[in-house]
Amino acid sequence: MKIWLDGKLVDESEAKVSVFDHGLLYGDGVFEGIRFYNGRIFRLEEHVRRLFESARAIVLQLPWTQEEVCRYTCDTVAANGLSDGYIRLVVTRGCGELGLNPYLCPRPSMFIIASTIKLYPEEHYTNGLALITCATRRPAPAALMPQVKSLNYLNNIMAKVEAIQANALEAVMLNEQGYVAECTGDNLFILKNGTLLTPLISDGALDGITRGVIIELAASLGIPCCERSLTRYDIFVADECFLTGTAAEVIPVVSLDRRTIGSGKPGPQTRRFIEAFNNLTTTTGTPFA
Ligand code: PXG
Repeated sequence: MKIWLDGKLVDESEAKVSVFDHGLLYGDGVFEGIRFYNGRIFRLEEHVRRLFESARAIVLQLPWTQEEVCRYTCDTVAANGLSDGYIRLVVTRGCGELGLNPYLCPRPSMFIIASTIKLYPEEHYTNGLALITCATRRPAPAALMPQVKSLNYLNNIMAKVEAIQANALEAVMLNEQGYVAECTGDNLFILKNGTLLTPLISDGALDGITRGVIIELAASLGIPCCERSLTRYDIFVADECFLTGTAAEVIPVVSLDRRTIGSGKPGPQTRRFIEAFNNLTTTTGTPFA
């Protein structure tokens, strides 16, 4: 496997970062997860824009332009001879002295991995997922800005541990007020009386690219959509529920905390979204060859 690292495509065995990198020492950095389908990178420019906005929000100045980052991403995928897969693009604060001060790190580091990812076993895309609510709360937006896709994933990982210990594959995370934020690595949607509903970003959700795609698709499918605060109650009494994410794609949810949602099977509107999403991912995107 060839990895893009600070300007060069190197062999996986040579793709190393320093123990003094603040990305490792403090989780000081930002990342993107991007999928490619049929030789085309899905929503590449949008992912790179979000990367730059995450970086800007944490005062991390990248020494590349967005166009350059798009080009390096395409080069990396092309160098690995894959037609379908997952890109992990990481920007760290770079090497510096010990101590939090990011201004002592002269140059950020960037690496790009083009590989594959499987978040959930295939059967759950047909039969749906069983979710639990975890006790680990999402930090307030004033503590950690939810839009910033940062390298600080301990909150999500602790929530994932709770899911795994409860024999579930994913956990619903609530914010300090008890409103639903999202899951550990995906945004959440419900359908109720023909309307699509999803939590507000200000309730602690990542402004997911797939979330945005689903909101666009709702408009083209003629399904009204509303972003608002949701509670566990709203999920319990929903007609349908599904999760979205680049890695997860669109996956139906059939229960929360052992309570059946809707019919207990992936719903008809969820199926329409899955079909429309698959159609978009396989027919649009930036060619990299
Ligand atoms: N919420 C969180 C907390 C995420 O990390 C999403 C939602 C979905 O956003 P997008 O923009 O992808 O629709 C994410 C996505 C990984 C990995 O290993 C990354 C994510 C999720 C799971 C695994 O790269 N990020």
